[in-house]
Amino acid sequence: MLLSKGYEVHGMIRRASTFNTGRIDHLYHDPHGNGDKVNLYLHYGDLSAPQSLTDLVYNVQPDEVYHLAAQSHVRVSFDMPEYTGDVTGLGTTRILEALRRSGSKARFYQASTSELFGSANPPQNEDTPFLPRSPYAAAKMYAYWMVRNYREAYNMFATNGILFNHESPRRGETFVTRKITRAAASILAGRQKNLYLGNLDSKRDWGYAPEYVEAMYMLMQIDQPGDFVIGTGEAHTVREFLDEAFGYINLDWHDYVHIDPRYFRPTEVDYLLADPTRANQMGWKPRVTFRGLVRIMMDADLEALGLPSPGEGKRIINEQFGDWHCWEHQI
Ligand code: GDR
Repeated sequence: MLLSKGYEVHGMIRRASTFNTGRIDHLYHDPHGNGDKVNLYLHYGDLSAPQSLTDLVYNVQPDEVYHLAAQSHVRVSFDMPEYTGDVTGLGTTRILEALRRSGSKARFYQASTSELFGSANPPQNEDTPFLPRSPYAAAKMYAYWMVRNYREAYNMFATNGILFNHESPRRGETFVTRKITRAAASILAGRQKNLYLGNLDSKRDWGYAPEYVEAMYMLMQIDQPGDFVIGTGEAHTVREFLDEAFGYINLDWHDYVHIDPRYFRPTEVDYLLADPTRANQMGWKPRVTFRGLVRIMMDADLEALGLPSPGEGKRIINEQFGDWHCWEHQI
């Protein structure tokens, strides 16, 4: 989205022995090829290596920093609590420090999360107390308060976007929505027989990620930094997600889904539902509904396997955003 607005974009990338840029390859310009120059630059770095962050701030001199990096898997955070605290919690402080020490005037966006609310009663808004239920949520809560602290102590433009779950065809394959849509397509193709899941009763407020990116951008352009809840105001169970995804291709998920306790969390977050009144008053209102979201993700996963899709998701994208392929190329 920033590229389509004419920004020069610098991203941080972790070194790995395998390719790990699959979700941005379509944007990247081969420096040895011909064609238009794309204003996207990648730099090696790591949230656990402060030097790489100070170097990056010094070399790039950013105007806006969107801090979306984290160990972001809630279940995995129970297996790696210390690592999660280091990367997801302290990593935020390290970027804030790199900005402060360099005297940067950059605006800073922190990817805060509905996981902060944990076991707080729904609906949740900016005034709801935080009751985190995982090492991930506890690390994000520390980061949230560091952002507020840097805002108040050093007068930095530092904003917390408290985003509820946001999904798209680019969602990582181990998060429940994508795990389901990918498996449903794969089952229809005859490539997979079973799908193993954990708790089907938890409720989430799921929205369409490109619209949440618009919200992040909006929060960085307004006059004052702050803490803002972004969500649809509608919650559904994992079970309902299964109904929509498998129902869309006329399959009954009960024939394929099995429960594997390894996907249970030692402490679960049962019910997240946004009260997005404040964001709505600022003019942000999502257009894609729960059903539309599932269909967009299903169409993309069917297409990825070369299967014909019912096309309802494509129709929604074309109607709302102009071009089905925009989720791949621009937003
Ligand atoms: P969440 O997303 O924990 O809400 O955090 P996730 O998709 O992992 O889980 C949603 C709910 O589905 C249940 N569930 C399963 N989850 C996974 N991953 N795999 C399964 O097999 C499965 N079966 C049932 C979970 O128990 C849970 O209740 C996401 C992340 O992107 C965070 O980084 C972000 O902060 C929040 O959303 C907002």
